[in-house]
Amino acid sequence: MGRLTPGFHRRGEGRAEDADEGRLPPGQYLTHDFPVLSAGPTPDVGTDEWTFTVQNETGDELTWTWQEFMNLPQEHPTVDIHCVTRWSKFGTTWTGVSLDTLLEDVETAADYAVAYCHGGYTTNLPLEDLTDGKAWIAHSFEDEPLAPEHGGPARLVVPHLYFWKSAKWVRGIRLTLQDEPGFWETAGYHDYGDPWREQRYSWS
Ligand SMILES: Nc1nc2c(c(=O)[nH]1)N[C@H]1C(S)=C(S)[C@@H](COP(=O)(O)O)O[C@H]1N2
Ligand SMILES: [Mo]
Repeated sequence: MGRLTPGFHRRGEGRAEDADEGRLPPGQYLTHDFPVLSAGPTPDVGTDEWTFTVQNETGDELTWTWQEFMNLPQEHPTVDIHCVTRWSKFGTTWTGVSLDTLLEDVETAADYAVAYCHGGYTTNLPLEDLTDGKAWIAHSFEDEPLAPEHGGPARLVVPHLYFWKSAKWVRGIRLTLQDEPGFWETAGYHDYGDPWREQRYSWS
């Protein structure tokens, strides 16, 4: 905690502006690039075959086609993102549908959620971290359709947690009564992943 990152005080890349004091979580550096971090190959998912499903703990499902999803109310959040590999990026703008909208008609007593993806990636988080304007299924980045390597056609964006929670090529969300660790969480990443508390790995 509170460790100074090399580059934090250097000029240019990696240097936080004075106005951004307090905006960079501990142990992070600022980048203007958009690194790609994928655990496997980029799946080729066409919008004609794309669907998004929310399943509750009793197995009830709601599914949207691409057209139905695009007809839902769209939001335009601008957020800072933080990767556990220590890069942060300020002021990224996304377009997509709030999880509040997608969960509106879902009856559930679940406290947890698992996001699952084309390619098999999963990540878990408390359901309350998806609600109240904290998470989106985004299809555009900086007003352009989301590039396949960044999760296009659509990805989860949960900016207040480390970016591994922002599942790319997301297919759906499964609501669960018990916490079910996902791909990285099973491999030793922290179960929750709060960048402000440096919850990087379960052994730290
Ligand atoms: N489906 C899927 N989603 C994923 C990943 C992945 O490997 N597969 N990597 C995660 C990790 S570790 C990070 S840091 C971010 C990286 O997103 P980016 O490649 O758009 O920067 O995606 C997250 N979502
Ligand atoms: Mo990551």
